[in-house]
Amino acid sequence: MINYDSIKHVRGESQFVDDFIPFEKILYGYVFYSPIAHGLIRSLDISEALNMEGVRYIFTYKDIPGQNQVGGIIQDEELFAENKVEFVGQPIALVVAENFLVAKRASRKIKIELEELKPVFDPREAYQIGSLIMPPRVFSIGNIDQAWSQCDYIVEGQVESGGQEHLYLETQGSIAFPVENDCIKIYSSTQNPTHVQRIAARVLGTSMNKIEVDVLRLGGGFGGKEDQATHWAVMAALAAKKLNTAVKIILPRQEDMRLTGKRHPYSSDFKIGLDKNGKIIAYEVTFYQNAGAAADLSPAILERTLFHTTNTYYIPNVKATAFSCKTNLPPNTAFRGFGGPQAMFVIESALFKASRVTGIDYHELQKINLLKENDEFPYGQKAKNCRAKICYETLEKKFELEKVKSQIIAFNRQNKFIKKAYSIMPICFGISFTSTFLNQASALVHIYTDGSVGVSTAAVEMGQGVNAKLLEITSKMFSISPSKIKIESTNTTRAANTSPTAASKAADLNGFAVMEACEIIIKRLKKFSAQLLNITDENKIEIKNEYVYVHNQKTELNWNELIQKAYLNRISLSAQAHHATPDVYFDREKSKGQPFAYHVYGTALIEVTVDCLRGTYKIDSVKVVHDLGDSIHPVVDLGQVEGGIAQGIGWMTVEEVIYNENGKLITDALSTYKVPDIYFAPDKIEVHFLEDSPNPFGPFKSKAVGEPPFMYGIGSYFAILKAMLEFKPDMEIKFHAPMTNERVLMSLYKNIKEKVSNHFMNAGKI
Ligand code: MTE
Ligand code: QUE
Ligand code: MOS
Repeated sequence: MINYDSIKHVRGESQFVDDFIPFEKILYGYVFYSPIAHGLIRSLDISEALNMEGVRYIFTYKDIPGQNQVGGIIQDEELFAENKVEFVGQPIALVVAENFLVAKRASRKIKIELEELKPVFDPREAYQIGSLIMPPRVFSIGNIDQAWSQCDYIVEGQVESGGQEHLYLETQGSIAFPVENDCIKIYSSTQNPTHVQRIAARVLGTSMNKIEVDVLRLGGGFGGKEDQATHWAVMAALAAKKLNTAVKIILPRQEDMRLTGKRHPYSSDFKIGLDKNGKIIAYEVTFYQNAGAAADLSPAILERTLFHTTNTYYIPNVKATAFSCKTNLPPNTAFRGFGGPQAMFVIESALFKASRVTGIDYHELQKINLLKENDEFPYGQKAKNCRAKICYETLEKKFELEKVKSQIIAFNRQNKFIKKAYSIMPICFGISFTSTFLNQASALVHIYTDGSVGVSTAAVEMGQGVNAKLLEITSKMFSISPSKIKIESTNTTRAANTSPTAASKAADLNGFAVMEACEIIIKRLKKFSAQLLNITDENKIEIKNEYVYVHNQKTELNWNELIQKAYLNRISLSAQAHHATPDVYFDREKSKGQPFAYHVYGTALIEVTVDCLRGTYKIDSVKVVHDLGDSIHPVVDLGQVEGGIAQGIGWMTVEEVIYNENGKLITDALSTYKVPDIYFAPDKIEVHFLEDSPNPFGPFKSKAVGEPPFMYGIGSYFAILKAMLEFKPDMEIKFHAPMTNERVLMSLYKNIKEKVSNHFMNAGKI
């Protein structure tokens, strides 16, 4: 056996304090990417760029020591394109230079010859030519073929929903630097540090223990950094290793918008059958998911679309088919709701259209079909602690729906061009990763000798407040002041094999893991206190408000003394715990199981005003009854509900992702991509947390909150549609989100395009 340090020592490779790379030595990377949507690379000439002053190296696939493969669920995505490009923005090379501007300028000197191939952008077209990411998936319950004969009404239609840019405030980015022993440390803005670690090891041809990923916090992720933070982290790692210095890659906003995927646009067909009372008997739906050029998380997202096919309604006969269609767009990815919102927009559209045919009010149809206790979802799970009805009815009462209705009627009577309307949006969202293996997390808790505490988990803080919740949980567990506790960065060395911070599960999974780790230490401390205080039964000991209590009597022994004494007596003040959600499973072959630990319910009432001359609209108010369980942190939870609502409304109304006929993103800046700002946001958001509704399956009886409120935003689409129908009752209804101002006008005035152009031609003549 050799002393493995001695080789490095002799070669001068061991790092001492003075050897850390000074920040002024950092190099900058700039990504050179495909200008076309589909084609073959005939030649790539980097010589002129490489010779520019300040340029240190240009990486292509040829420089990869391991595999040129970053695909997660399916290995179908190259880090750098080798022979073929499949979307505008696909990385081909990385220019590394002494500063960012030099790198960017040099990238303009790279010469590429491409042979263009025919691109496909439309998911139905991709489906037609057999361009699929994976085989189709089907969820079903009951007998759809027999069910149609029992229906009094059968209504069919088509629904389109658009993409959505994540627009996290902090763009994608990473810094990587070499550490002795051929190791690389990566700071990455990622929701999934373990994924970055795994893929970096794969690309560099090394083992995972040689890659350390550290995440302090994200300036927002929203799903956009679950898979797609990886590329830039791995590129930085590749460059850091080769050039033996620190390398930083930060995507400028425009490149971030162009190079990364977004929420999946869907095109869907539905057929819904109801009896004469409005009960839904049958629902058949086909989803065409626009996956983009690689799988990314599309298979898992497609599956969640199927899980949320029926939203919060009970339907006895369902058949849902889903295709993940491969197109020449950037690979679309996780976005708050993870395919759920797309499914829920379709079922709401189906109900809306059914209401027009049956003459039964849309909201009456919603109520008639709401889930009840023990109703079965198409995937076999039964609704337990079902709060669909109570949320809906509490909302009607609490926010005086009848009064709202009559005020709207009165307003519309008096106004010809300005119309008001309301809509109601009930939601039901399953909590757990539907890939069962991901429902695990770990925590590492240290108490230091001064009584302060450090907590490491798998959770990534991205603005959603998970650290605030973990702090609160730790503080409750030890019964010490939050000021004594620090939530550490998320680091693959302290928490290994972690799941992404996603599926709204971070606080649940990591919260439980923290509780279990704290419990281990508390047990030791109680036992030790009993010894110290000469108490035979350690169960009589309690640690409360930073003091040790015996038989409910406060003793002199305080937290800091206890910790010091425990240390001196060689009691371990650290613990690690692993938590796995119990009793969840899903059989992918049968598409049945119990994938969710529980569901989150809620109902929103949305009121809008539409200017039917101008096509503009205002979201007047959003009022919500939301099922949170017992909130661990009401301020954080309120923020999540409000933020989700704003983001959901944006998806349905003003946010429109547009690619031109060559597949180039034209909404690639904030001048062309519109998001809800403070003026557009609802004047009033009122959130009522459902009372007396503890959740047996969450830490301290809480419920997950991150994604579900997003889907309240869907109500804004139908509110606007209803207002438009107030103005023009015979308007042809199309379900095509987002309902931009242009789309409002074009729906209200059928020949408006010709009218407008005629107007300008006539004006020109004058
Ligand atoms: N809130 C903020 N401020 N920033 C974010 O990036 N991401 C959302 C949601 N809320 C996000 C957010 C998404 S997509 C998810 S899955 C959850 O937060 C993840 O965090 P949680 O599991 O702690 O709820
Ligand atoms: C919700 C999620 C995710 C999910 C399933 C959900 C998610 C995610 C995966 C995933 C990742 C890698 C795999 C896989 C699934 O599933 O975020 O099969 O190999 O990454 O219901 O948020
Ligand atoms: Mo959230 S879309 O699960 O990151």
